[in-house]
Amino acid sequence: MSNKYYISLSLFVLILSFIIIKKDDIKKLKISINKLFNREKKFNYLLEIKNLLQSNSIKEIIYVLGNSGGDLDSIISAYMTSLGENIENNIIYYDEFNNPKINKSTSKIFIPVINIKRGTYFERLEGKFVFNKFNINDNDFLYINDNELSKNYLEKSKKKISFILVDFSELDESQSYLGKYVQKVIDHHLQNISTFPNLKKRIIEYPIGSCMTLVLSHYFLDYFPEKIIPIQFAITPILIDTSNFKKEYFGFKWDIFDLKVYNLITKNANLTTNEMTIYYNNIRSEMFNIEKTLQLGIKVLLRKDTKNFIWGIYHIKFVVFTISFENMHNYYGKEKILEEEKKYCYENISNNTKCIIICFAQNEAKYTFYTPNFKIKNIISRINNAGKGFLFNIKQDNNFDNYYMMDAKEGVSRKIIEPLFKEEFKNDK
Ligand SMILES: [Mn+2]
Repeated sequence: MSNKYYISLSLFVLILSFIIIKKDDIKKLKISINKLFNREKKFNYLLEIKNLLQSNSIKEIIYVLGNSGGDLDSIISAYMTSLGENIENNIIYYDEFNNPKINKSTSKIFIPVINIKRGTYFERLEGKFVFNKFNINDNDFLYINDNELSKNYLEKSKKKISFILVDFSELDESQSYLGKYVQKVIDHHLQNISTFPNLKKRIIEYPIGSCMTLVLSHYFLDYFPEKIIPIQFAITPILIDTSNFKKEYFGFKWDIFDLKVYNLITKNANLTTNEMTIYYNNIRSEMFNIEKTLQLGIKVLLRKDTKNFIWGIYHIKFVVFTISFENMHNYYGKEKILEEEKKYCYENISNNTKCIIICFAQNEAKYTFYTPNFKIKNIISRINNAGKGFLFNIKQDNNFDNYYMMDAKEGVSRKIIEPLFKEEFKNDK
């Protein structure tokens, strides 16, 4: 009797619950049950390949190295290039549930390397912000000063070692020992193309705003591995380097190819223009955060965002401050800034490095050029005559030979200055 009572009661409750539970709730229920039984952790790409690196089955390591500026374009391009190569070479594959898996019996592996010192990533305010947003731990990367990348370690290694350079194609003097390992170069800068003895492939296209455009077009136009990394993360450098496709910058900060690839990749990602603009503005406000930037100190600021570009015998260092001269001036004092700048210039000018350009890239831009025996006046008149609307007013600093300060109405991008340098020195090569 009581059994019958319970059976009919539970039947009643079951039927009632089906009436009350809406379709949407059933969906939610299904999802949470799936979650409950899906014991698989999210695929952590960096950790998976780093763990495999220790395995005895690995006979060949291909390091994918970004440039020594350590900007997001070079880091994310290196990350995505390694991912593209690992997928292309079936080192990462998809199981029957379309979940990414790493092939544990592979004999070779591609791994991204950040070309700055371990422990200094915190200086990249915008980089830190982007990594946090996508739950990427900067410690999971390899860094150029890690033991396994030292000259000694590479030479003694019994494994086959090679490098892919991404977002640069000239090694700094201090890294010239890597030259013999370079097998591939992917770059979007107009440069003197140095020769590497074991180079197999060179992918250099110009003008393109972001190296990421090149990387996406080479590896990910047919298929984007969204289960490993969100599309939004991958297109971050395009957004930054094109200044969110700002119209005025068309032709030098970005080109139609950037836009085409960006649109193709984002088409299926449900990322709205509005959403991307908010994301872009958030990154920018980190990048130009005055308080956080000043707290890093002048020495760090001089070192942290430095790019090298080279033509023949002319090597140029391009240092960018993301705050204004006035901000620096008020915080550190003019004397202190000059002192540190001079120290930096003296330390870094060498037989190879002929010119250092320090640039304050906010609103009213200010530049300092340190150029012993250099045709700086020709360069400046070229910049002034280039018709881009930027004018330099030259002030020579009497305390410091060959040290020039200049004002420009707007931030002059390296992408404008670089071709002008090239033009100036084309006959000197
Ligand atoms: Mn780049």
